Amino acid sequence: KGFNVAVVGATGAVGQQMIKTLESRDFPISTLTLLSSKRSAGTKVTYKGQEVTVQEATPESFKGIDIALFSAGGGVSKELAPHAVEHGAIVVDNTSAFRMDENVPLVVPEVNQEDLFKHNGIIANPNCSTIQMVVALEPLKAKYGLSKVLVSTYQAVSGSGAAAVEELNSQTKAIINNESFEPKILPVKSDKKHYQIAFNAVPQIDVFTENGFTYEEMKMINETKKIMHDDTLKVAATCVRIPVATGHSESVYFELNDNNVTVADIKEILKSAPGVVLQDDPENQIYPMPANCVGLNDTFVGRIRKDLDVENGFHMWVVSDNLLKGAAWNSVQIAESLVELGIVK
Ligand code: 11C
Repeated sequence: KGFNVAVVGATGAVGQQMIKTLESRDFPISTLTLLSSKRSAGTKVTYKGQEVTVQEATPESFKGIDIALFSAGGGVSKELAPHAVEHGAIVVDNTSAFRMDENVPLVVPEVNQEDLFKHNGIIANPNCSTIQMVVALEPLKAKYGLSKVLVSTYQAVSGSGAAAVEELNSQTKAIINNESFEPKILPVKSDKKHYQIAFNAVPQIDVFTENGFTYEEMKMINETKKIMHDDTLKVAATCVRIPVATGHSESVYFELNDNNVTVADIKEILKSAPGVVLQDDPENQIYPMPANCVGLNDTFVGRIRKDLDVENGFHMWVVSDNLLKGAAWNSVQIAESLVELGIVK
């Protein structure tokens, strides 16, 4: 059986990846409806060799749709997702609009697929930097228990959209050619000041909250607790933008509830963990890097070390394609789970 699938935000960086992923996974589709803002409507997109014209998204666009994948910004989701649900669709939303809503499951299939059964029409896809971290931590939590996570991120500019990638490219050229330039987008388009990203590292992703953490950091903290079903888990994050186009990297320090775990134990678990590829061979300089993970769905883990002072503390390096596992693939994977579990019929 095929499903009537809609992609909202079809011309955006993530929307394009969603369409490609639906195609490469051969998702069972009867009709594919591509939706966007009025400005991008009319764009033609090729799906399985056929041209599909992108239409303006309106409340009526969702009649007869079974599954709607949203990635057009939180405002669009807040406005249109309820209409999609009214028309009987299940929404998989890749924005932060509903993530912390207690009636909305926040799902990473490798971690909490069973939460899909509790949906009320909307399922939220977590923030990209949260997803790859919980994929790597969950199998360790399941075996040994997890009490604390401290993460520092090295995030790619594509997390901030296609225009930010263009800003990185043009700034890099300008600096090499000794030309002047004016930062306009990063770290946050709507914030007061903008800084150079080429040849730089910027410790601000999204705007600051009142407690001194940024919204990106608070997303990692709150979403991790919700996905892992543990409000007592201690989590802190520092999120940094670096001049990489695609692929988020994370240095993750974590403490287990067991003092007798070895690095070999952790490697053994991660070797066969769903969605994880272990790349950890320091002698041969094998470790994950963003340039090697672009276009792949997995989460890559390496540099696993035992802390030198804390008996139950470990360090690891986690890398994934932020547009795929961090966004498009996780959303399509949720859609696949809905089909497999018989939640969408
Ligand atoms: C970034 N993580 O790298 C952000 C992008 O809440 O879905 C994704 C924002 C979100 O800038």
